[in-house]
Amino acid sequence: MAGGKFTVTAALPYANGPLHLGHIAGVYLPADIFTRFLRLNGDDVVFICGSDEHGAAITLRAKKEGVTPQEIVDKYHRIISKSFTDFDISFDVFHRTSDELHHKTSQEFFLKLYNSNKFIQETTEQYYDIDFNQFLADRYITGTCPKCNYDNAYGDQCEKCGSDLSPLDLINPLSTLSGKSPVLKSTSHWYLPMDKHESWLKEYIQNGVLDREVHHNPKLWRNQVTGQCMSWINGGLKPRAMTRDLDWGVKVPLPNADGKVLYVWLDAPIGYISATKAWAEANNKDWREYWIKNQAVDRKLVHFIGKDNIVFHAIIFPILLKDHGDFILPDNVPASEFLNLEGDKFSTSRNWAVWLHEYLASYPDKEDELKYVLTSIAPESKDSEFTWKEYQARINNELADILGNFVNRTVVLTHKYYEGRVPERGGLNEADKALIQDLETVPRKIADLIYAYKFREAQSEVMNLARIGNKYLADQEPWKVVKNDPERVKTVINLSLQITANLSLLLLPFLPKTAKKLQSMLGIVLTDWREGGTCDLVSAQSVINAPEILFAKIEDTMVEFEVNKLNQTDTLSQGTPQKETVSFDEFSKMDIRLGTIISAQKVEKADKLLQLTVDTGLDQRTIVSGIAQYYSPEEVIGKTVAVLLNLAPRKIRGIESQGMILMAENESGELSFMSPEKAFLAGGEIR
Ligand code: B3M
Ligand code: ZN
Repeated sequence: MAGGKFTVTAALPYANGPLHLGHIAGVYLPADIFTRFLRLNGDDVVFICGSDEHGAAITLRAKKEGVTPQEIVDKYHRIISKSFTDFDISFDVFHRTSDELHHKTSQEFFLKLYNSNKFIQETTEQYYDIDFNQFLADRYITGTCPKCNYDNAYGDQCEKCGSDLSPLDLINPLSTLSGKSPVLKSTSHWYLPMDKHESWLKEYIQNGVLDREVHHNPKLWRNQVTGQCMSWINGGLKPRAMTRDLDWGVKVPLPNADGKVLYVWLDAPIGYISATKAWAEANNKDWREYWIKNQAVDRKLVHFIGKDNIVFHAIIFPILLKDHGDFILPDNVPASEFLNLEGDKFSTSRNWAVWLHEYLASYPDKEDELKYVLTSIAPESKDSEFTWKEYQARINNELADILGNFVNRTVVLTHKYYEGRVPERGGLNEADKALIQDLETVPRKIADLIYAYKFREAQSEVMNLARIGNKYLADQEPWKVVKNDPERVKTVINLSLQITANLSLLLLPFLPKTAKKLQSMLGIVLTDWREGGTCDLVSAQSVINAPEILFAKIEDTMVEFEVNKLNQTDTLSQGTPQKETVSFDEFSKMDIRLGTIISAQKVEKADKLLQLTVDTGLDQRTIVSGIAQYYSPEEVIGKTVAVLLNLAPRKIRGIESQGMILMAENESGELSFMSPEKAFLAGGEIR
């Protein structure tokens, strides 16, 4: 089956926040496994991604952080691409839609459709926020979903029931800018008449009939993808505006279209094409080979996405590609369901998430462990859940006890009996023959599963081979047999080494680091899937390296730490939202230093206040502080604490307070001094 041609894309993450494990498990890891496998198997593949830098997701985030959209996308593009590099996701290119090449590519695409009359221009009344002088589309407007009554549906989609909406469908619409009810105002846009495409879309999705000689196999489409598409089509598709009244995005390339940009879901998928162009330019390739229809070549376009993106990839983008005329259509859209976290949905706003960059910073040597766990629980056909307990169990009971243990026993015995030299095989018994037969079928079986987008099962087949190896060793008991029949042991160890070598090949798509480590332990380099399934991957008489522990066990303390961290950030983030950004200069104006409290007394008739004399290193001054409910005068004397010195003096109960003691507050409102961790003296500056 090798020799296939694939253009593989992974959903362009919005550059409005970092990546969490839900994104990885649903999209990027399966896409990476798929492409790593294709490359190993001799298929021709390009693996495309980049950041999605337009749309309300970006501008609303910029508003929230008090910076420009450009600053937002620069910041998150950097964070996201670094996480992908650190996690070793093997994109051929990670592009970005703010790039000029993309603006040009998507404008040309739009013009081609415009010039062949694929759009309908219409003037309609749309919601408008008077305070902000802005039309409200997509995420700029929320309201009650007419289908399920969820009260926080967006203008383009209800995240509760998945319905595809337009702002005028919302009940009680509110602007997300001003929070007020919008007014109606007329504006003109270009619509894609999706309703005209229903009949061929049905054919394409259900029967796999494409607009070219070759047909895709509809059986390889996931049920939930076909199901969602058919329910949309059967519910009747409506014309959808392909332009917006916004100032952030790709400008509409037409005269009299000032203040209008392309709809983000028009420009973003075209981002896959721009990214391919950028990659091709840098690598001396022709991007057309990867996108342009050619009756002689069966090139498959595959989009890895999350389930909330199905309509855009399986309906809207195919319409655009077909309307354009030159392009191939998606061969498959393997969409994942959602991954939950410890009993709840991942939520950026509540910080209920495990962030990839944080995980990698804390556990830089446990990259493959995370990959293994995420693939084991991947939400391929239904929602699934990540828990730290399961993370621990999968690593300890499977990676360490099955895979690690088998490899370790094999390598240790090779050193113990033969000083690391691979022994020759002798005559084969029934168990050996059965083992060899199992081995021969495994690579094909895994390949078939991967071509069918079943990565969970595929990975578990690799693990099965390690299980078979463990059982073989347990049954053959070389450590006992060695006393009476040392010749026999040579065969057992040789075959166990062949299994290990096969594992080091078959693990490459799933756990690339571990696979390479194993290969270097065996002193071999395997780069072609088609070499698998045989018993001559390590040759007799070659010398292997010393054993290395592949996977350390995960301690309970790590699980507890991570679960606590999650619960903690969750409570904290329910507190006051972050204040507006201050510049460094503004911050520097505050003179904060350590001060030592040298005397203290209660303020009469004020049960919350203490009058303190504080040695600031510059002087001794009076400060009135509202801490009497938490500290008695006796216990504060001698404490060194953080003090804001240059707060304008104020009279409190007739006493002039010349500064402020800085206090920390916990979730129940209790106060605590901020004291230096080391024995620092009064006067020390805090900055
Ligand atoms: N930026 C991802 C999301 O919905 C969206 C994907 C675009 S793929 C062309 O989170
Ligand atoms: Zn709904």
